Amino acid sequence: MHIVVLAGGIGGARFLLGVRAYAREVGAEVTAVVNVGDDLFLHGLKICPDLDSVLYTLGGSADPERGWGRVDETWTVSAELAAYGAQPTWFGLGDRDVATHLVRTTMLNAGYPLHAVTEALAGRWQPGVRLLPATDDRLETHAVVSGDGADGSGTGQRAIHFQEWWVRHRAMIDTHRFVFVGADTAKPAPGVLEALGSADAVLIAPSNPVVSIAPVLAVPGLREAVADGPAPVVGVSPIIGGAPVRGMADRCLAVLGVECSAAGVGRLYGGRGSGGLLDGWLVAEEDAGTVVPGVTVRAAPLRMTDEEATAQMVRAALELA
Ligand code: GDP
Ligand code: FO1
Ligand code: CA
Repeated sequence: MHIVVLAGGIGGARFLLGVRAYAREVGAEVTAVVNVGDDLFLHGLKICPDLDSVLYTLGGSADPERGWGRVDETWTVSAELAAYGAQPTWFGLGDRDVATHLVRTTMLNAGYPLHAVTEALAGRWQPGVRLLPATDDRLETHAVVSGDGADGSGTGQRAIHFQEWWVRHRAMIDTHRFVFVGADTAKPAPGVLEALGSADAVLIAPSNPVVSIAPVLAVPGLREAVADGPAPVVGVSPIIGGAPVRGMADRCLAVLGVECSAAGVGRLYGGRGSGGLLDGWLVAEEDAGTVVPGVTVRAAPLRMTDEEATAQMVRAALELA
């Protein structure tokens, strides 16, 4: 059995812990297709937050509170950069984390594509699943916000990088839409279409639908490979009782004018029979009774408190498949 999971950062990574546990139990193979829309260059380094969240989490080395970055992290490099007045100061790079970005950037500069770099990094972390970036190409999420002046004043609009929107502004800024820069020419990373073509089930992790899953699906051909592929597609709701479990998916959904609910996100993905993606939609027990036209909806406990609880979610999702 081959399970393919579309994933963002923390929600995707924690879900994959459960997928891996389930897969070990039944002898299944797992491929994770991970968002790169959050990626950025900073201080000459290429940073891939969602890929790193998955690597560190599955490698047992993620910071459990922050969810991103390394456990037992120190911040000397960031403090030294700040002492130079190096911008931006609103994005912290941990010392242990910096080593990952140094290795990645060196390999990219030497000509290795991102999927090969990711495979090399995985050699250390042994995630136990095959990790693929959605694309090797630049595909960056930007937010179109109000204020075309350099300081954000003015009556026009400007696009800012997702990390500036998320970390610096905490999504508390008048936002019109998101754009996936580079999506028009990006190609699925080698292995992605093949994985989707040979999948027995495709699971959409309880990741942020707007800024984690949408940029994955924005890679030309990828959405079609999911929607028209051979495998049943089941999504897991990141929204429980009308609110995200963590993070700012509510603000992201508001930008799209989508209700922050399991039903709202389910309808956003849509039923496969009507141009959408889903055959099944797993919602939390609190959201039992959710209706998504053309989609089989089932309720189950959806809090990823530990690996066994998460593996149980995966079982429920695969039963739906
Ligand atoms: P990010 O890229 O680091 O923001 O992480 P993702 O996009 O992969 O996942 C973020 C989403 O995970 C948020 O919208 C959360 O609501 C969701 N999430 C986090 N923990 C849980 C959980 O225990 N259960 C469910 N159902 N969703 C969760
Ligand atoms: N999130 C923050 O809120 N503040 C930070 O300073 C920060 C630094 C950072 C460095 C490396 C990395 O891989 C992730 C980092 N994140 C930080 C998380 C990052 O913004 C994530 O992309 C978002 O949380 C959404 O996925
Ligand atoms: Ca993310």
